Amino acid sequence: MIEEVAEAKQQAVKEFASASCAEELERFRIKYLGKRGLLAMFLKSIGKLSTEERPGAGKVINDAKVSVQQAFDEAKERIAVANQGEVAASSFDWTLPSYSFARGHLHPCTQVMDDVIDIFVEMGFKVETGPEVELDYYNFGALNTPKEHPARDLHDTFYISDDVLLRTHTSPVQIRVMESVKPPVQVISPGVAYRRDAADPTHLPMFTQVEGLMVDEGVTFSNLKAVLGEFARQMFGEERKTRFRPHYFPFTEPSAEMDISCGICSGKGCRSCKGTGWLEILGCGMVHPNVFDNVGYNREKYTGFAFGMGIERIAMLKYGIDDIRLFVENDLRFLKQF
Ligand code: 2NL
Repeated sequence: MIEEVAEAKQQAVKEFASASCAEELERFRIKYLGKRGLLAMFLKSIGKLSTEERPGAGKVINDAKVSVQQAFDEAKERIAVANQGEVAASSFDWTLPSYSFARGHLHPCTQVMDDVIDIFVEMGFKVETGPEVELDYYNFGALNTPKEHPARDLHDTFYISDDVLLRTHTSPVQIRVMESVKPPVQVISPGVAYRRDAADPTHLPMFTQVEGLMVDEGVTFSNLKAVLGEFARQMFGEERKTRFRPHYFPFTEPSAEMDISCGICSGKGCRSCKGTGWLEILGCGMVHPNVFDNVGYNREKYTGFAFGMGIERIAMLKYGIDDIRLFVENDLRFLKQF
């Protein structure tokens, strides 16, 4: 019988170790450790042994029972741990929101540029672009800016050669448009421009501009005021007032600068409008007849208005930013606010 018990013990340990689920393990438990299990049978059969054999056999069976019970406990623990993973997997909540990913966005100047373009496109303007490296002629000559004009000063313009330069505004795009199509013309030209300025709170050597041009028979300064007034209201809000001050540009006559009432003090005068109640937002005027001559338009038949604005400046006014250099420093603490 001792050999039979040893064999049963070995078999039990093997089967418990092979049990792959709780149900299988329970079957093996009943088979070996149950009330009518193999070990219980061995204990019962002790009665059939001789008096001398009984104590030895009892010890062997009890030792076997301890080992088998231990094997069972280990198997039970092993299956419980395996099931934990299964329970976790099956109770995964697929409807939970995902982790939030860091998301980028358009540069504030790009956002303002898009807004400006949308406003003018809605009013019927077509968008035109052109080269940043330009001929002196398209940047200055065609725009009634004579050789001796201070705007052509070497200190203001990046020259690449005698007659090639980095455009100082996007007007050359509009000269090219007028050279290629007859009126009516109604275009805006967004893009970057360059000036030989040191960077300071209000200047950058490379900045962004939107210029606009409308030419047809009978275009007047009233049309200019209507279009630019509507632009200012859409850009800054219905409650803002506009005014035009006389100015000088070589390519327009008459010329003006447009102001909007200060949004901080509502026109009463404060630090950000330097006590005037007004903020300058763009330059504009009626296209100079010499410009029409240069592009082959009949100066007797056509009139037109033109305007130009710095996008960084518009963004600074819209968001109350006091240093233009913030736009190009790529400091995320600044950019993340837009
Ligand atoms: C400013 C002023 C201005 C223009 C740009 C223009 C273009 C053509 C003909 C005549 Cl093709 N004028 N452009 C006119 C007036 C002002 O810009 O302060 N820009 C930032």
